[in-house]
Amino acid sequence: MSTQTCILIGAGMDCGKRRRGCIMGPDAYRTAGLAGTLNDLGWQVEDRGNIDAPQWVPDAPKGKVHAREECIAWTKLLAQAAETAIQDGFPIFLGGDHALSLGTVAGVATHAARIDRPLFVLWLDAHPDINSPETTASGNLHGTPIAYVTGQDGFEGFPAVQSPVPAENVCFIGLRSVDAPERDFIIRSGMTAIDMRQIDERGIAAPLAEFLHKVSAADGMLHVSLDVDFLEPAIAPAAGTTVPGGATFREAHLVMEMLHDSGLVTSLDLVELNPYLDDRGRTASLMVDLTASLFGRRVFDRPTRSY
Ligand code: HAR
Ligand code: MN
Ligand code: MN
Ligand code: MN
Repeated sequence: MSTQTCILIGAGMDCGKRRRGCIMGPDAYRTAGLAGTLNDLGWQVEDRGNIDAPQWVPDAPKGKVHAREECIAWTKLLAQAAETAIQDGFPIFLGGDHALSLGTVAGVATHAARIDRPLFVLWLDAHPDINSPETTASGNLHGTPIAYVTGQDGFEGFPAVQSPVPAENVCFIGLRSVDAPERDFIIRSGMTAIDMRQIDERGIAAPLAEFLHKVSAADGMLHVSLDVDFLEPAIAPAAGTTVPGGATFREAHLVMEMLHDSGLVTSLDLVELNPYLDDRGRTASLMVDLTASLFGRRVFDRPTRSY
């Protein structure tokens, strides 16, 4: 990580699916002490507050996609906020549901292209979120951001993605709920997809190290998108779409510790936290602790690793 200032941007986007509650996410992260935790690790923190919910045109009742216009409006705001913030420091986007990555990834990709560096995306999630508005069965746009940012069709009305992320630069870790069209697309596209079975067989460190090596060799920027449902639901209940068999406490921390040691990460989404579903704040606190590992919390010092 090249800069010592992180920029918190709250985005209580709650329209990427039907179940409400992610609107409370940014406040839960603040309540769990995110800024102080980062300060204690030696980071300056600039909290830019929450992005105001956009003015939006209500959707016509027809059509299977939920809240398309509202998501379009958020995407425009978030892409702009991301593109600006990454010029000033390390942005942490406090969701909000995963539809916020439609904007955040598009925005940081625009910046990366402008400074002529490749952008890589690490998607820590039970789901690959690679449906398009045409292939989605649920109509929930939180299941679509990877399709959008890699430049797939079907996003009429959304701002054109100025610098699509190449499919080969995307890595999923933690997959265990993949729709048939998503699976077909992933296989055709050349994305790196580490499902839970691979993690069971190989551990989580080896496939992550391979991906980090790729990022490092290309002098890439790395955007990390951490979905609460990456985690085993027994330790992280506050998500609307939990799937059993997720990453354990130590697997998740090890990912964040390795990411820290790599020095490659340049922006972060914390998404899908639904505080309404939480158990005495334990999921919010775990997400803050994982963020602390990404920002350098450790038991013993270790040399920076090159991948
Ligand atoms: N694939 C399913 C769909 O498109 C479920 C998506 C759930 N997505 C999230 N984010 N919770 O990962 O609806
Ligand atoms: Mn997701
Ligand atoms: Mn998910
Ligand atoms: Mn290397």
